[in-house]
Amino acid sequence: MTRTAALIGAPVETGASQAGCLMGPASLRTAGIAAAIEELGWQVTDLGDCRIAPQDPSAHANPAIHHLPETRAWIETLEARAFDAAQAYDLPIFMGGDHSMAAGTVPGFARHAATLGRPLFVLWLDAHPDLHTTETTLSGNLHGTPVAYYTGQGPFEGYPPLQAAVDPANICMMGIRSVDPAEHRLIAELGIDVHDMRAIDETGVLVPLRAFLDRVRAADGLLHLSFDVDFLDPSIAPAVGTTVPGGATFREAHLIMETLCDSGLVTSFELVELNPFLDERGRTAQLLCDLTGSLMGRRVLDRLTRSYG
Ligand code: B3U
Ligand code: MN
Ligand code: MN
Repeated sequence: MTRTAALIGAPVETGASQAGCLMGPASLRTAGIAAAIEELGWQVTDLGDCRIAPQDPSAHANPAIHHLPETRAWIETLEARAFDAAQAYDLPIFMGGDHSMAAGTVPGFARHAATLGRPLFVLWLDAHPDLHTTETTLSGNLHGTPVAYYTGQGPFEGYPPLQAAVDPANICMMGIRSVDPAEHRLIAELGIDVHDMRAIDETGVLVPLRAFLDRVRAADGLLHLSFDVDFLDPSIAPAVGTTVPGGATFREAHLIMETLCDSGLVTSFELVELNPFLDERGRTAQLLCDLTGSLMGRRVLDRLTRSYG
């Protein structure tokens, strides 16, 4: 049976401090993401871009916060789109858009998982844990909040009611290297499985990844992959507003994608924080297309034995 994938654009940039993520879906399309997947044997449907209506400004008790009504509208829209797409396609792929979009997509996929009586797991590849609430964010950039929101922390004044929460025990974070004090406290309190760059330097990416995939399989879970461009080292992926030195290498990133592919466990995927205004001749968008290819079956050589399982 031919596997089906959907491409869904989420041109969200209101959660970030600088403009540009709006162009993320267009850049990925220009780099040839649909063809890259099609040539691997998938049936691909591009559902176009989601949109929200213009919003009236509103004030919040935390004066740093900006674009709260837009964020709320995106969450509601993307939650519904993720839920619907998960029912209709083997692999929905959301093309962002800044990471505030995950406050919509992840609860939508969690709600879908709940209808199947299965838990949703999340692999969060990012330089940041994105664990702020609307109270604790200092920057007011709401792309720093989705994980706190979708695990049911609070308060989240001005956000929509959470549709379906993700158990913090079902999250694995890799690549983390920029953590604010409030996020640090929440990681400890929730006991989230976080692998910072030091841990990756010590063990490589496969030790924590395989342990996590074993947990997903044992629980018969669905698995969402949230891929923030700043997970990658800025030297290979310059097109992101929040570069942090010391990120994942080309080889680490491809190995993660290939291992995820071999596992057969990934049921949804999002590429976030691509800011094409900051790119160099499309190289970041091209790399993301190549990584998507590795996730969806591209192999340099056929293997006699699978590297996972
Ligand atoms: N934790 C900081 C920085 C940040 C989080 N996510 C991104 N940047 N992309 C903040 O602004 O909340
Ligand atoms: Mn992020
Ligand atoms: Mn980040």
